[in-house]
Amino acid sequence: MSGFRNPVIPGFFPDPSVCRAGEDYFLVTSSFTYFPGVPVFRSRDLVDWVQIGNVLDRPSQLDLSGTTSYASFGVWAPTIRYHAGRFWMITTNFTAGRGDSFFVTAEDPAGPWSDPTHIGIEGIDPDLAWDDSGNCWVSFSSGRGIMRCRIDDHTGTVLEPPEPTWSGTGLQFPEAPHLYRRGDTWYLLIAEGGTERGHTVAIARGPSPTGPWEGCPANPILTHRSTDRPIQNTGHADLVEAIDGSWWMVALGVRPRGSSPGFHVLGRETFLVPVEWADGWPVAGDLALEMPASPPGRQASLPVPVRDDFDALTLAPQWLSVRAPLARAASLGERPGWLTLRGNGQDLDAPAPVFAGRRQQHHRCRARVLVDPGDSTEAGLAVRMDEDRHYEVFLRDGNIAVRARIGPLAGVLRSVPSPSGAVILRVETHDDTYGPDRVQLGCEADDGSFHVLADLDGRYLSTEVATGFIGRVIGLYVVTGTASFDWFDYEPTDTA
Ligand code: 6LW
Repeated sequence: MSGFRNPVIPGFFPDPSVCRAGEDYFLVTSSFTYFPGVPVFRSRDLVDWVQIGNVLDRPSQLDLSGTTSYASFGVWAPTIRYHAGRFWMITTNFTAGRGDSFFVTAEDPAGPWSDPTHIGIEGIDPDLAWDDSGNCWVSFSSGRGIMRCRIDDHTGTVLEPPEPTWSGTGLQFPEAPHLYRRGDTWYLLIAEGGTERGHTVAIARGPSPTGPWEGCPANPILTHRSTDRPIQNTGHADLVEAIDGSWWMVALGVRPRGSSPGFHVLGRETFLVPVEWADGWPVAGDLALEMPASPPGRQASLPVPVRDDFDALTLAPQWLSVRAPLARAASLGERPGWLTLRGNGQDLDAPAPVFAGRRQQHHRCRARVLVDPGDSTEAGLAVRMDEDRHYEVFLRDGNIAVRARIGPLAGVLRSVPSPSGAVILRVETHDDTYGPDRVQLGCEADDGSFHVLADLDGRYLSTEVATGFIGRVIGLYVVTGTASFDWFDYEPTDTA
């Protein structure tokens, strides 16, 4: 099999970190204020990834209650490593200017993972690495640049005051450090320039985990800044050696659409690029949407199901809620074959509504849901950027209506009488001339035709407008009372 397509994990799965255990690769990404936190994927070829769970799937692991002021607080950059027969994930729960960094471990990356072991460091983007003497090194990004210290990897105790280490070539925001040993040489990979259009990846090498460091003369070893490449903001990378000795890099990137400045709506996505070594330095290949050569063991792509019938006893791992587990607000047993949501009185403008969503992963897509409004005051299908920016088509008081919330402006744009009983609601995204897309919301007639109730500019549900680090999530919600959802379809309608 020759090449593959990027992003290898589309949709808002940023800050990727990857490791290999035997023939399997495992990858984790940030998750911010969504619960559960830190999605974890498995692959045999670094291209096809299947989400096998979420690392932080219990309230005892993840408390997002302090993140109500900003949708991009919460779980920032994780690192996953395989060491001493266990999987380790270290990350930061970032709230209002400070981060609580911790690690969890597991024998099986699908879970269960342990409760957190907290680490007393002030910073973000923590990394774990071990040397042959058994020292566990934590590198992280702080206001003083990239820092490093040793910790006790049983108790999390910081064994020495963190010291500054190599912080790149002088660009802003040195972050995302990862420490590796290849042969007798240690490498420190970082991102710098900021996670926007100036993002870059840089690397240094030295004889020990503490350096002294020599910056790569070819730094940045990866960037798309100031280019017309369709993938922008490339940075925040991690390296992995494949089973055949080849090396690969995962990195985040965005695919902006529309007129300047360009808008990305799918968040920062995970991309894959090959790496060669020359003179003891890694050289990243050309990071493109269509890649010419696949990693070893490349299999045929796995079919992705369109429909979730809600026939299982638990929700599939890609389902997300906002800042808190759905817990008793969601039931797959109350009405077998249906997802029943019980509202908590919070609407989509609130910090923790009863919302079950999945990331939008394609620029052109269609989402459909069969909903029985039950005794709910409002139930529907939403395209959510955050609590201040969302579009939804919903059932309320015997009508089907569309509402848009764009910052301080919100209103019901259309309302039509609803047929009694269950209704199919639909959202579609389509090309636009100046904005990233058009978002069409409506319902389906008995003949399956799409009755568009509103056709809205998608730029207002983009990261450039919302600020921060997240992307769109499409999901189901209930405000008060209960509504049931028989099935949910999500399908790409483009090939881009
Ligand atoms: C993350 C930092 C970054 O901690 O954005 O792109 C922050 N890089 O490394 C949130 O994703």
